[in-house]
Amino acid sequence: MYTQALNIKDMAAAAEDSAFDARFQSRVDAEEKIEPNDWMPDAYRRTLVRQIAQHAHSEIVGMLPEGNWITRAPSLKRKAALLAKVQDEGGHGAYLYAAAETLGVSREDLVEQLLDGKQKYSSIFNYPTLSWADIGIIGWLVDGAAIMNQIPLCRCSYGPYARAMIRICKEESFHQRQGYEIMVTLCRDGTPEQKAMAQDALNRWWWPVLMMFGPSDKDSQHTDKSMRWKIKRFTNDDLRQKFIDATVPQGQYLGLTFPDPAMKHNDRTGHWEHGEIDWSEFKRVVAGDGPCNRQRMKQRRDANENGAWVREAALAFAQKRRARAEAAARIAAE
Ligand code: BYC
Repeated sequence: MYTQALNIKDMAAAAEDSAFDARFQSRVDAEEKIEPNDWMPDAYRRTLVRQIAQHAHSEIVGMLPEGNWITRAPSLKRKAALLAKVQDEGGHGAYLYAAAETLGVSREDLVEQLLDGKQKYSSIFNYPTLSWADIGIIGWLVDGAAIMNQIPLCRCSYGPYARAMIRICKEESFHQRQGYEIMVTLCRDGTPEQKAMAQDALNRWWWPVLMMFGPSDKDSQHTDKSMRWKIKRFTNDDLRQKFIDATVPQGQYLGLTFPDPAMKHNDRTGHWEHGEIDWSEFKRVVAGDGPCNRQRMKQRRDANENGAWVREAALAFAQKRRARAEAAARIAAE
C-alpha cells in the first residue's frame, strides 16, 4: 500500500514535470527568450552553467598566451592594441561569469571548479606563443573561429547569455581584424624572414584551431540536446566547415600554405575539404597533457592566491558601508 502511494505521488510529479517540459520546449520553439526566473529543466540549467563557465574560463585563461607578448610588442601602436584586446578578454570573462551567476551559481564556486580541474577551458589556450606572428595568428584564426562559434550564440535561447554574446561579438570582430592586419603586414609587406615566421605560426596553430570547435558530430555528447534547446544553432562540424570555407581565401591572399596536404576545393559542394583531424591530440590536451596546461593552471592558481587580499578588502569595505548605512537608517528612524 505504502509503496503504491509513493508510486502515485511519483507519477503525479513526473506528469507535472513533463507538462512543464512541454511548455518550456514550446517557448524555446517559438524563439522566446528564457530568463533567469523562468522555469527550466535542470538539465538545461546544468548545460548552460557548464558551457558558460567553460566559455568564461576560456576568456580568462586566453589572456595568458597573448599577455606573454605585451612587453615585447614591436611598436607602441601594436602594444596599445594588444593591451586593449587582452583587457577586452578580461571583460568578456566578467560578463560571462555574471551571465552564469543568473543561473544560481557563484563566480567563486566556478573559479574553484576550474582550479580543481572539474571544469574545462578551451583546448586552444594550451599552446605556446613562440613568436610575434603567433599574436597575428591568434587574432586571425583563434578569434576568427571564436566569432564563427559565437555569432549563433547571440541567438541562444537563454537571454542573459545571448545578450552578453552580442557585446562580446562586436569586440571579437575588432580582435580578428587586428590579427589579420598583423598577418598582412608580415606576409605582404614583410621581409622573407617575417613571412617565414608567419608560415611557421600557421603550421603550428592550424590544427589546434580546427579542434576549438569540439569533437566531430558523431562523438559530440551534448550537441543534440543543445540544438533542441536552441543553445547551439549549428553542430560542431558545420561551424568548423563554415570557418574553413571563410578562412582559406584569406590565407591564399596572404600567400600562405595550409599545413594540410589533403585540403582541396570541392567544386560540386562549394566547400573546402580537409584532412583527418588528430583527435588523440585533442583528447590529450583536454585531459590536461597539452604543451602548456600545467603552466596555465599554475598561473591561474597564483593569480587567485595573489588576488585574495583584494577580494577580502573589497568585502570588508562593503560590510563597513552596509553597517554604516544601517546605523544611519536606525538613527533616522528614532
Ligand atoms: N576545448 O559535446 P561537445 C575566445 C568538451 S574564448 C576543451 O561537443 P558542447 C578567446 C566539451 O566541453 C572561446 N573542451 O560539447 C579568448 C565536452 O566536455 P564536458 C571559447 C572541449 O558544449 C581569449 C566534450 O568536449 N568559446 O574566443 O556541446 C583570446 C564534448 O563536446 C572543446 C566557447 O567557449 C574544446 N575546444 O560543444 C582569444 C564557446 N570542445 O563539458 C579568443 C562556447 C569540446 O562534457 N562553447 N570540449 O566535460 C561552445 O560553443 C561549446 O561548448 C563547444 C563544445 C562548441 C566548445
